[in-house]
Amino acid sequence: MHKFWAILFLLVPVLGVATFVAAPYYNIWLPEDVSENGHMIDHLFMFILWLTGAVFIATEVVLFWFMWRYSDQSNREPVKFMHGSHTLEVVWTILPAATLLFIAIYQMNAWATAKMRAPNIPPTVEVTGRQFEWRIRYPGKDGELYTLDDIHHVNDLHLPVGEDVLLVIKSQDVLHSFFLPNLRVKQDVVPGMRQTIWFKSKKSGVFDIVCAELCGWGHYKMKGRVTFEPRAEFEAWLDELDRRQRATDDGYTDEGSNG
Ligand SMILES: [Cu+2]
Repeated sequence: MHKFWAILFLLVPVLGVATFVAAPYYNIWLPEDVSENGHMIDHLFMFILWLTGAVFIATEVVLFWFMWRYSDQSNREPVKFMHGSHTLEVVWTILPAATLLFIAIYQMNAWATAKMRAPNIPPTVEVTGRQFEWRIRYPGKDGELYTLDDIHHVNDLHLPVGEDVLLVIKSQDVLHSFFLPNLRVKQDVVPGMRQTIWFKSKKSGVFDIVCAELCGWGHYKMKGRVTFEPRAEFEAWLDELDRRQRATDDGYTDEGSNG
């Protein structure tokens, strides 16, 4: 094989690594992390990226070396065939298995924080995914969900900043995925299941809500936004929503899906 191919294959790790090094400077890296526990997720991401990155570079360099060293231009020795190596097979089975086991144990605390240690508070809001929007339901003045004074809204979620919030996540039709990139939270929304997610934002601002599960033709536009603001502003916003809802007198009106 021509040595040109060896060089071409060497470009894969070189350009691959260059992409990762350059990405943060072009603002195409991870979105800003505003969640109190987001650093745990980012740490795991970086840890796995370094681990797989090192293995990637090592295997690519070995690949390059063999293509270069045994190029037919310079290597005139006849090919010798061999019948595999039992030891090698065992080694490259045990090493990845041990690595996976290590990661499984290493990530347990992050998993428990994100998926098991829910704050002991009543739900802040219920979010229901449907083709192709996010329906939002707040408890009304009585502080309880699923009563007559609940307040309804679509795609525009407001939450208090600097406080634990607990969201109930449901689907009305098909599989969706409730994804808040800046909060490092993603939860598949499974029809027939009631799930909860929780987080605390360290920062006020407006961030994306994205559907991360292909859910039909309008999936691309199933986008909302979440606004984090101080509690007083959040409550004022909710009161205003409540007042407007009462003014339409029948409360919640079904605008139908926007598709
Ligand atoms: Cu979707």
